[in-house]
Amino acid sequence: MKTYLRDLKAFWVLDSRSNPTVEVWAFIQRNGSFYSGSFIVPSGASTGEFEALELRDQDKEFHGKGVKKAMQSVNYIRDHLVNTVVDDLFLFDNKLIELDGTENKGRLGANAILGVSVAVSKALANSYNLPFFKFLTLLTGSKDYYLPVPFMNIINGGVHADNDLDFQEFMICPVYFDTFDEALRAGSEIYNHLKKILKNDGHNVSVGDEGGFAPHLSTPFQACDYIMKAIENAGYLDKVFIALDVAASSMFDNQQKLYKYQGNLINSNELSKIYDELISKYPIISIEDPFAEEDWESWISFTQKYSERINIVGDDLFVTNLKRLNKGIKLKAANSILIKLNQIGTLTETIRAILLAKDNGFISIISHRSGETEDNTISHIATNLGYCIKTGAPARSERNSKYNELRRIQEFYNIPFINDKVLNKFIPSSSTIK
Ligand code: 2PG
Ligand code: MG
Repeated sequence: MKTYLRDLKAFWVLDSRSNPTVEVWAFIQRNGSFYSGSFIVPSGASTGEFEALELRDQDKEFHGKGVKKAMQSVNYIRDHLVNTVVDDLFLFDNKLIELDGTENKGRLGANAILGVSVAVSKALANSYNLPFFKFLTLLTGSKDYYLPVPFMNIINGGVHADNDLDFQEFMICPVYFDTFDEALRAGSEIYNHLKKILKNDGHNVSVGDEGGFAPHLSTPFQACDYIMKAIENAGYLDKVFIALDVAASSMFDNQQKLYKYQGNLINSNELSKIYDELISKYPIISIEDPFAEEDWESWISFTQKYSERINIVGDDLFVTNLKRLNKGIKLKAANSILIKLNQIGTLTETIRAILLAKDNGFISIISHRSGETEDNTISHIATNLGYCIKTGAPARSERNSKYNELRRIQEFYNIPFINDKVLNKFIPSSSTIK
């Protein structure tokens, strides 16, 4: 029995930074019955140069960030693909890619295309009466579901906060817990301990874009010291570790080919030495984007040095793009990848990237964007295919919507926590998909 796309509807809603974004609804029909699915597209601030294009109106409304053009693109897709069979999502996504016809989804916009791609897949999941994480098995082959280790960003810096911290994210990773709810509880307790400690020291405890505190600290050492204190006060030393997202492309001065750090310009060797010191001083298990997206040499030597010890995560480096990931694998430029749906613009390309990563021993971290909404689709992708999820502090509802959905998955489906099984072996090989 075939399933047909019958209608698409797109409109704008507001995200966590008060920018508009597209919400797409897909309506499908099989055997006389109708089903629907929807998705709200997130939006980044520290975007990689090689990300698929997010179409914005650039006119007077919403400071140029309107999404009327993206909504028109969804209508265009509807006009061309209505009554198409959607049972094979790989095929359907290929149709979307062909309809756009550009390398970076620049004609219709990755925000429009992704909205349609995920909304249709969620409608299909609903038609089978399956939770999305189980439905994804049809695409991934993965039946070993695990709740991911949450990477919780509790101190915000870089372009996500109005302070002097050059590094963008200081995260805690509760690894050694038996269940996801215990890990989440530890995260929440540490978050509140951190608030107390910062306040006692006279720091501002207002928060940045991802719900982490944005105190006026200036060095990553100070930020890590505060986090260690909070972990200790909460009683979780040796169970909870630190992850950093440096987002070094945002620190890179393209003219001089140097990194801005504490008001100075430093080269990649000097930046590496800062990492050496941080890694030797703190229980750091993961560093994302330690170098700029085209500074491949520095990535390669850093990976040579640390690949056995920590996750070296390519975000702006790979932009969830198979070509860039293949290059990184060949060059041994990292050992992990950050996965963001809207960097590449369709669900099935995202899945292919995760599976390619897995085939090459890379860890995948499924990620939110700094501009988010209540949409919690990534929690399901992380349960089916991810080892970790990065979705901000355990605070602010657009972040907690993801953590809380993982709690529902735990409660209703009794899915175990992946904890110290830092093992990609749970993710199936890409040979299981077409
Ligand atoms: C990142 C993300 C998410 P943004 O750099 O990893 O934390 O930020 O969405 O702004 O790119
Ligand atoms: Mg990043």
